[in-house]
Amino acid sequence: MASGTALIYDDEMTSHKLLWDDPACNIEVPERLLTTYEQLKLYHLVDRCVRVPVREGTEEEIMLVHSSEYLEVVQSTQAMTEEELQRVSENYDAVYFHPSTYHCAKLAVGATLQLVDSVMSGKVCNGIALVRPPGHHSQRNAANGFCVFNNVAIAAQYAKKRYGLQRILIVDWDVHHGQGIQYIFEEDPSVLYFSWHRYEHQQFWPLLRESDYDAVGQGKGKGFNINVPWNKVGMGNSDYLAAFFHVLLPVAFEFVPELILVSSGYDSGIGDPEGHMDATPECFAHLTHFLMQLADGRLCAVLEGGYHLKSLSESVCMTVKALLRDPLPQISGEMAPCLSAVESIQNVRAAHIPYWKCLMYEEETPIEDVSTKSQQMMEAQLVQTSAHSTVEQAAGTTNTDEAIKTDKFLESHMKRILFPMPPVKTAAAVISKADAHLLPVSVQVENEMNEQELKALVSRFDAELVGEEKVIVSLQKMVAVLDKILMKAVCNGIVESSVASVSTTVALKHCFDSGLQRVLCIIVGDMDLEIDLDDGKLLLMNICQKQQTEETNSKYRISLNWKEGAERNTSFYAVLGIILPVAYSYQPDLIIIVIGPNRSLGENGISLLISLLKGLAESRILVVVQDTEIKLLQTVATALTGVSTPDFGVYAPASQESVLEIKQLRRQLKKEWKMLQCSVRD
Ligand code: X5A
Ligand code: ZN
Repeated sequence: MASGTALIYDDEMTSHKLLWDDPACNIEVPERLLTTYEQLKLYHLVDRCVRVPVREGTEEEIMLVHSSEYLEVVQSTQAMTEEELQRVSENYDAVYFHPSTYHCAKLAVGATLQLVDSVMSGKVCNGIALVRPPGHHSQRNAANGFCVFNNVAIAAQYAKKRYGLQRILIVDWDVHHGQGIQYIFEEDPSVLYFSWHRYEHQQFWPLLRESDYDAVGQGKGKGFNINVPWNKVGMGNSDYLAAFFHVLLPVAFEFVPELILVSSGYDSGIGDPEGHMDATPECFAHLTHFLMQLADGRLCAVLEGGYHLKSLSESVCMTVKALLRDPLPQISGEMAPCLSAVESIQNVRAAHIPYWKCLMYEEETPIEDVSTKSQQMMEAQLVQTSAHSTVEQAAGTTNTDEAIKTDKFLESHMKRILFPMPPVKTAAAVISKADAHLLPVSVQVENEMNEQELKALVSRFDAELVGEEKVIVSLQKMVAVLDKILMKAVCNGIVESSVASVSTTVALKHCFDSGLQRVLCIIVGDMDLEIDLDDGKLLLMNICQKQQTEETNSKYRISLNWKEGAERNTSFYAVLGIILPVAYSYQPDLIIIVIGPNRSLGENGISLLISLLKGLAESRILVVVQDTEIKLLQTVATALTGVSTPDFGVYAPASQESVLEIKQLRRQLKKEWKMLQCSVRD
């Protein structure tokens, strides 16, 4: 697999600028690129990326999407006077032309295609193109919303044609609806377009009825257009994650894209004067990380909007850090989507039931009473317009006050979340030395913990074990790996243990002795732990085959009956529908994954679980494996190191039985673990 991250940027794209006074367009400024690039340099991220030069897109490439008539209009602006430019600009909604616009717009297209070529040729694994003017609003015959040529749409057509791709996923996380992309691919099932956008029941620009959740595509393209309309401002990290968990990711894993294009607008981030949303920069790292698990990691991010300079540049940096596979910072804020977000998510899921197997057992119905565009509704909106009431803009504050407030907030926020990165990613302690060399890990750990100390620890719950030399040695190795994780000498680790249940108990006690506040322990297989859970310091999830009897689920002890399908991977539904939402709701400091006997997840499922959870706990994961199959150890180590994109196997929908079980569990737990919410019913 390819490695490396491409960065495509050229100063030339800063020459396109607004020459006259126009309040509708004055936020789309050259400084957007300059500031972002400076911030990337400051974080030393530029040095770590592969520089790829820009080029101009050709007329032929532009005409993959646009008409020759429209191309001629844009060409003609090169030689125009300011007055003439102003007149052409008025033919479109929220657009300005400059004599260099045509050149820059061609560079924006060419930069995007250079990125696609770098990824598709295997020169890099993923990358980002920082371009101006943006693209997602522009249409076959029209410029629109600062956009001249539709960079991402052209890239999708180009990739289909040049590389014969049959499935491309476009994720548009810009705060505006990329209606241009929707129109271009509406009838095309080979391009799945996902967009969330500020909508406010059609009161927000571009004010289109077809931006709502019920625009699912047309003809053969039905089901391949997914709109998540946000009906309030103030949507934040938890709302965005919920849309990923309950809408985008299940569908995307089922779609099995060969390439992902991100219409990467950051006006959906905090402080943006257009979006008025609340997502903090690290949210984009998490979103990126999720998408990197698809399409064998082939991901091209292309800049769209983003108008608060600091919010934009920090968010771009977070995206690049994720692309480079740095450990992610913990996502901030209370992990609970707001009611309005859950309504939108429920509505999109309902609209897409006919088209996706992952939704087929849902009985979601759109909630018309809330979504109606009635007058009554709009008046009620005036009372409380913000999704999470804390982000309400104080009366009397101006836009500049607001922007400065965000500057100050981000200044300290970024200091809080940027942590020194462990020098090494993965440590391992395996029983046989021969096995060790087959693992792609960077540190092999030997016994380090003082035997007396360890024996004291063990004797706290099992005095007899202290006498068993083999057990003690195995525990010593485990504690050595765990200590490296706790001291941040490594990110994560893998431990082989013939007594996984004892190892896990000791590991947990050691974690609490070290002062950890929240440990998430996921047991795959049949195993009982000798540990009392009371104060919320431990969240235990057990994925096992045997039906749970007397034991009922509680907030901190969750059992999930799961039978993995034989060859194909059916675990997507369980991982996305339960495990990930609960884990994100809990926000652990450390994750322990135990793979015990009778495991109910196959290697593919285990890979998926580890890869997705890696976004949490700053990637601090300890995997304890009872099984000594080298193949399983390799799978785990590959998922932990992330040296290559793990293979999750062929997608298969979960059985109706499993789905019903999960729905039941979700209903039961969603009051405690709010990221489980995807419906406002019961
Ligand atoms: C690319 C982008 C926004 C246009 C807003 C016009 N365009 N009111 O973010
Ligand atoms: Zn935008």
